[in-house]
Formats: sequence, structure tokens, C-alpha cells
Amino acid sequence: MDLYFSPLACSLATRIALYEAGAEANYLEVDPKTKVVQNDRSDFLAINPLGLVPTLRTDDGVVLTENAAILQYVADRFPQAGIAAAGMERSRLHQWLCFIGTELHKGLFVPLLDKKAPPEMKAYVLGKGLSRLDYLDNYLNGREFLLDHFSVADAYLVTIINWTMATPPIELAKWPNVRAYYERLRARPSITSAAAEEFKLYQAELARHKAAA
Ligand SMILES: N[C@@H](CCC(=O)N[C@@H](CS)C(=O)NCC(=O)O)C(=O)O
Repeated sequence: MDLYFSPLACSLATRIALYEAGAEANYLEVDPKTKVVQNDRSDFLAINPLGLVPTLRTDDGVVLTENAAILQYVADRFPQAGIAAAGMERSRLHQWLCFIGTELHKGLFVPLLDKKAPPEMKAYVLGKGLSRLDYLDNYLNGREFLLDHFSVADAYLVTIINWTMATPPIELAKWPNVRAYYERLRARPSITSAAAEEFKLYQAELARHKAAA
């Protein structure tokens, strides 16, 4: 299995899921600016014309895109990891993957992280997005995970909350249940390892971009 990723991008969620499953995979690093695959200098756009990570190539050679689809694929492919869900819980898992992908990832964090987004746009998404964080904080009150066990939705959520390091208007202290959840999950071995490894790669990416500027 090949995972195309960029350091600390949303593809970190799939790395976490693979670590949870103890699965073997090739990690192919995509430079987000140039779209060059660092491992072999190939053109990532030839794999995914949108240039978006995560992109996964299965052992059968099928190319999958979109966090929600890839995370559910990994969860189903390694059932022994217990990071999927069945029956109604599967619908809940789907619900959370959609919520994280639309309301948080794309609806709130991507505009805030975008250096080219106008301030008015940032103010607008922040105004709407805070209610999503309030909702999440309320839901997480007294809960360890999004479902009744760790699932790929948690892998995705912790990846997105990790971006608050770079989005100062969002101070996690205002959402104590979200902050406690994040701190708890960051201590989980799969997440600690995945985040530490990608942090080093992220620093190398920044240095590479600085050198090229
Ligand atoms: N709808 C996609 C969005 C993925 C996405 O936004 N990936 C970002 C990294 S977090 C990316 O590759 N951005 C590069 C770009 O926009 O060129 C999904 O859910 O997988």
C-alpha cells in the first residue's frame, strides 16, 4: 500500500490509522508547493490531478482519494485494529468523518491557514466555525472518543485540532473538553509517533522552501 502524504497535513490521519493497525505501507512525501514526490522526484499530479493528499494506492493498484473514503478503507482492511464500526455505529462514524471534513477541515481551518485568504473571509469562517467547536466541546463532555472506542474519526479529528498551533484565533483553552480530548489522544502511542515523525519532515519541508525562495 502506498500513502501519498505531506507532513502534518490531513494525511497524518491515515498514517495514524495505519500505525494503529500495525500495517505495512510505503510513505511517499508530496511537496505541497511543487507537487513533486520527494522519494523519487515523480510528479504527484500524474497520480492525483487535484494534487491533494491523502491519496492511497492499495495493494491491488487502486488509487483512492478523500480522507473519509481512505480512512474507512484502512479501517475495513485491518479489522483486527478495531478502528472501524458496524451497524448504526458505522453511520455515526460516517457522520463524524463528514462533520470533520466539511465543518472543521474545509469550512474552518483551511481558510484560516490560507495565507492568501482575505481577512474578511477569515472573520466570516471564524464567526460560523466557533459554533462547530462549541458543539464538539459539548459532545465531548464526559466522552473519551467520538464513538464508544477509538476509531479513524478520532485519527482525523486529532489531526485537524493539531492545526490550532498555527491558527491563533482559535485558542483551545476556550473549549476545555476539546483540549482535554486532544491532549489525551496526543499521548496515544500511534499518534505520538506519527506526529513526531511528521513534525521532523515538516521542519525539513520548511527549510527546503526557504532555501528555494
Ligand atoms: N477533500 C479532500 C481534501 C484534502 C486536502 O484538503 N488536502 C490538503 C492537505 S490537508 C492538500 O493536499 N492541499 C494541497 C492543495 O490544496 O494543493 C479530502 O478530504 O481528502
